[in-house]
Amino acid sequence: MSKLLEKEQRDIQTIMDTQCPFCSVQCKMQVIEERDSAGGRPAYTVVPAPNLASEGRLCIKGMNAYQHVLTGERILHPMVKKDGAFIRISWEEAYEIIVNKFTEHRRTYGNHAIGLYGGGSLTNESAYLLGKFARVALQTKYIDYNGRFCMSAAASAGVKVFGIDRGLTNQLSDIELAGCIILAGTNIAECQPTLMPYFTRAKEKGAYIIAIDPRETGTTRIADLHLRVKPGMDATLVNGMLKVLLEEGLIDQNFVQQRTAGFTELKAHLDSLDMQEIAELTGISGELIRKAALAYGKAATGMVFTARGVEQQTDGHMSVRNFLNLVLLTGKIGKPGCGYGAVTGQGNGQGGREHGQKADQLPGYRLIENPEDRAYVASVWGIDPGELPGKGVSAYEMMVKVYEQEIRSLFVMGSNPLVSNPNANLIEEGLKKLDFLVVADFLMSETAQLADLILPVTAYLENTGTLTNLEGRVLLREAACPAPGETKDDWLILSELADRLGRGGYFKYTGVEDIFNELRLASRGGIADYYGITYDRLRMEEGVYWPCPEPDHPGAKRLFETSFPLPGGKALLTPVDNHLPKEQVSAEYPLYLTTGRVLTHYLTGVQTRRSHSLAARDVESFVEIHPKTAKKYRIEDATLVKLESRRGVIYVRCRYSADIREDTVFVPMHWGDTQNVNKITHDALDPTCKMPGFKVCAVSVSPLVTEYA
Ligand SMILES: Nc1nc2c(c(=O)[nH]1)N[C@H]1C(S)=C(S)[C@@H](COP(=O)(O)OP(=O)(O)OC[C@H]3O[C@@H](n4cnc5c(=O)[nH]c(N)nc54)[C@H](O)[C@@H]3O)O[C@H]1N2
Ligand SMILES: Nc1nc2c(c(=O)[nH]1)N[C@H]1C(S)=C(S)[C@@H](COP(=O)(O)OP(=O)(O)OC[C@H]3O[C@@H](n4cnc5c(=O)[nH]c(N)nc54)[C@H](O)[C@@H]3O)O[C@H]1N2
Ligand code: SF4
Ligand SMILES: [Mo]
Repeated sequence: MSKLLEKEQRDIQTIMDTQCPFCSVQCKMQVIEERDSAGGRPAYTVVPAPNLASEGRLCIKGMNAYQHVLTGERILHPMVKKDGAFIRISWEEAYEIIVNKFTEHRRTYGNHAIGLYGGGSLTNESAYLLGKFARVALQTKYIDYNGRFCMSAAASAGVKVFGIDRGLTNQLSDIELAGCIILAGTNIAECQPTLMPYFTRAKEKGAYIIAIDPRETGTTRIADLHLRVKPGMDATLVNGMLKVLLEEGLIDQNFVQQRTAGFTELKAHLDSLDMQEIAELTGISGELIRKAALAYGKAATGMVFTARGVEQQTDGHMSVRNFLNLVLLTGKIGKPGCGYGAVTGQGNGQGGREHGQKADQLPGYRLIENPEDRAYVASVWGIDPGELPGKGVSAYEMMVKVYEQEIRSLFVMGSNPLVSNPNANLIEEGLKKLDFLVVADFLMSETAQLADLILPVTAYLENTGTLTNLEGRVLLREAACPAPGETKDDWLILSELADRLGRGGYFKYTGVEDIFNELRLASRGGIADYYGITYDRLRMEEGVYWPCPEPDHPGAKRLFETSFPLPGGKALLTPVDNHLPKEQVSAEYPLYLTTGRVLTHYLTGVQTRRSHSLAARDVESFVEIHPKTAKKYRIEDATLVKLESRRGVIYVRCRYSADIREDTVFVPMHWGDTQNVNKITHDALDPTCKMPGFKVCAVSVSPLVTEYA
């Protein structure tokens, strides 16, 4: 064989321009496939691509994100469960089964017997269409999505306090202009790793960094001050900081007077609180609270970031509002180097919460209970507003309705609720009680295994759509390779199903851009206004920030420079109570459990556990525990441990860490079955946003070996 031919045979190269499917940074990348003409196994190389958010960086998850899609165990055909096993069927058969079941359930139990459950990985177009499908094709009020567990506390706080919820109020480039940065319950080093250089650059320029987290992480390690707060006690900690600011006169009087409302009530509330009590409740000394408050209060510029550590609490909504009190009292917003960021989680965590897959919401952040909003969206959809159902309930509450059999059919698109809901044992029982469970996924998740019918969907490399990153920047991700097997795009499945349900007239799209154009119109004039954003612009400008009301509008890079979209243009200050977590430790359950993430895995692990390079780095779950605590319960490092709460039991391997609070243990959320941490988490919800308190419950730990002794 000539040298030239040999080279040609190896060099059938396909370059796929795409962006990472995982977190909210949405780093751009190229996946390069090389195959030989003899049909041998292809080889893949991943190259980071320039982009404004990650500045051309990729983390280890992005580097390996091709694996679960291209070399993993994809679902390639529709399947129905017969006698406990899945058998292959055609799309027509699948649609027929769904239509028959849905029609029968609607006739017997009414429209609301069907629930829809979406996700923040869906593109804006699919998320929008899922909301429309629920309201127009099925006319059910029961739709919600996994973002309820993710962004609902910060989103609801943002809307209340600022009048708008956009993850970051500033561009990322503002971070290095900040003189003081508070990182509260956010582990950027593992969860948005490619953003770390923004913070290290700020530090090099002299920023003072304060981290608030019960344990040490890659993020807290860059901090000048680490406040190892007791789980669930952030709001109280901030009360302490606010008291110091008041006492030291570190309030921006002009800003407070001109741009906020509610100062008198807030001040009276803070005056009534006792610093000694705050120190005891939070486990942080008055001295350290003072140090943190002075550092932030005295800095000329500053930014505050919160993520799920603060937000996934039964007072998540109010906790965030207290951090916003901090921002507003010091006037540190709407200026270079000043702002707030709720660090969004999922790839389309931002867009996914704007266009109608939430129980109470219509596209553009419109509200389903607001008559004007209903009338406007109904006019875009060509229906009578009276046909639109009212608001439903939050994700976990929907699962309770499944358990109680008020919901008889569930359609899941883009989530693995069995592993991601709190109190997973109840979820499992509920899902098993369903008359009909449909799951649209590209991998066999734990939830899909329980399904009656599975619809195979395309993955990020194969479909086109927009996603809105953590800055509120809308990005276009175009299909980079053909769809495998019989997989179909989410939006196409919804349109075809609507057609078979007799509502096809409202779902006539020639392609995904058509849906985006309808979304633009449906969001026009709403809070999350995408009207001025077009696919052409997105291709030319590498993303556009919303709100963008007109095609010639540049997009809003920094919010609140002159006013807030609330009455009088003023943001809202609010007194926040010293709230205790719903479940306290006891003699039987003596430790706090908190949960979260590790660098190598993503959410319920359905995708990353199927990526061999990522799975190899963390093959199983673990419990992080202080060596002193471990010794007290006779637990050796690296041995298996039984963790028990009032709701269930899990078994994980022990990992000693001298950097976690002695009264707290940590377990990541990326594994299912006997390592599904949600079998033991508490299902108490925040009263305002219905966020579960994933970050605190009471547990006991014991060595597994004694079970057999
Ligand atoms: N590697 C990786 N990256 C991800 C994800 C992933 O699964 N894996 N998921 C993405 C998604 S959807 C999300 S929402 C984000 C989540 O991003 P983060 O919110 O940053 O991640 P978590 O690990 O859930 O929680 C952050 C930190 O909160 C701390 N914490 C726990 N309890 C408390 C508390 O009571 N108070 C305070 N102040 N801190 C507390 C934890 O110790 C943890 O270090 O990450 C996104 N990026
Ligand atoms: N204990 C505890 N529990 C938690 C959390 C915690 O910190 N602690 N965090 C919560 C948070 S922040 C989140 S965001 C949730 C996430 O919870 P889930 O949504 O359940 O998590 P994922 O693992 O992302 O599940 C997504 C599923 O959709 C599939 N999928 C991905 N992309 C697409 C797509 O484009 N279309 C379709 N049809 N399917 C797709 C994936 O293969 C996967 O099976 O978990 C929550 N649960
Ligand atoms: S996981 Fe997030 S930070 Fe890592 S490459 Fe993907 S988008 Fe970028
Ligand atoms: Mo999330």
